[in-house]
Amino acid sequence: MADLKGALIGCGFFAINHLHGWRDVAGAGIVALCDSNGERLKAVGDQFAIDARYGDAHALFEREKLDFVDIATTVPSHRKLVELAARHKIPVICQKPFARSIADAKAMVAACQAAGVPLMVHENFRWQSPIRAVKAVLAEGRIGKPFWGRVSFRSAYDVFTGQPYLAQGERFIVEDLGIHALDVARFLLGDAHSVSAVIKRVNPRIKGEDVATALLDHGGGVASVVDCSYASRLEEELFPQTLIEIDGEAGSLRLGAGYRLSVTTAAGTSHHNVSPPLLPWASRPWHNIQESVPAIQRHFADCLRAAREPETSGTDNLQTLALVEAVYASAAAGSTVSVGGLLA
Ligand code: NAD
Ligand code: 89Y
Repeated sequence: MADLKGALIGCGFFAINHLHGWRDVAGAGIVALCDSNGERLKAVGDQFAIDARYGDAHALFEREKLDFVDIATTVPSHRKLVELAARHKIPVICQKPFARSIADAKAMVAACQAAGVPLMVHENFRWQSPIRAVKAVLAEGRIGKPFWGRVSFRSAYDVFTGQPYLAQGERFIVEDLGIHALDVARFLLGDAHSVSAVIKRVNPRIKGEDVATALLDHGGGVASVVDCSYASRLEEELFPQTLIEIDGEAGSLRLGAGYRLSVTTAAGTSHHNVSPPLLPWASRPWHNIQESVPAIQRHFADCLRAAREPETSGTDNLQTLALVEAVYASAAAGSTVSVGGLLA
């Protein structure tokens, strides 16, 4: 019997990973589902044998006794659902992109704070085990103080079949995928003060940009390049691998293709295979992302039990959202944008 009983709102493409993930989190479980699309609700309810099903979130919160709610809908519904959860005093984990605007994000953070309700954003890329392995090398001080980094995601994988809405929005790669890479840059090198970026749409069949390159100033002379593309046909399709390069005062690290991590110091180079495990319910090539889902859910459950602020709390995620906004603002203006100015 789970000590933490949750409801999942949104039974779409990615929610299947949430449901498998929660089954892997000891002491937590999903006891009710909600989706405004009746067919999806039935299909997912049947697949995971969850009988408590709601077409409307108000009814869900009124009738179920919950310890948390997991919001796996797309961004337009996030504010309404997070504020509803806050009114019912139910802790929230909400998918990325958390909000369409900094104002919406701040309103959700304020609503949860006023209600005394924990709020975490499902910003899961930093929970991928290869990225945790990079963080561990930095934390051990093996390459000394970092002064330069690159977080790169380049692919031509068709994400539009599974997630058709990605082809339809004015904004695409920065808001959808770059958001993860920007969060990873923050996670590894700290918050950034300013951003200069160039974006472009290459694929004529989509509305938003599918290529972005950003230079982040982390302060003290520390800089990183965050680049992402869904228009890069490469010899080896690496979806959904994030490649990372970091140079430090005592060495360097490279997380390369095939989850190969190399660490170079004065003593030479060591090579490590940091491939993510293929969980029994996962499938390649998505297994890297899928593995990070129970990892972030476990963190959320641990934080709820310990009454601890999660790593990617709503407040923390304001910084990541500000980087997203800074990329768009810089690309539009053709100039460097201050991140603090966007949060003021
Ligand atoms: P989707 O469109 O397939 O599913 C969303 C579901 O939410 C739909 O079934 C829809 O009917 C339902 N819904 C929308 N508003 C609702 C409301 N107010 N009440 C009840 N149900 C509602 O979307 P998806 O591809 O599963 O993506 C969901 C979110 O997950 C997006 O924000 C996306 O960016 C994110 N995502 C994250 C990752 C990751 O690695 N973190 C990967 C893929 C998608
Ligand atoms: O929605 C995106 C995400 O968060 O990870 C990969 C993805 O599914 C497509 O870009």
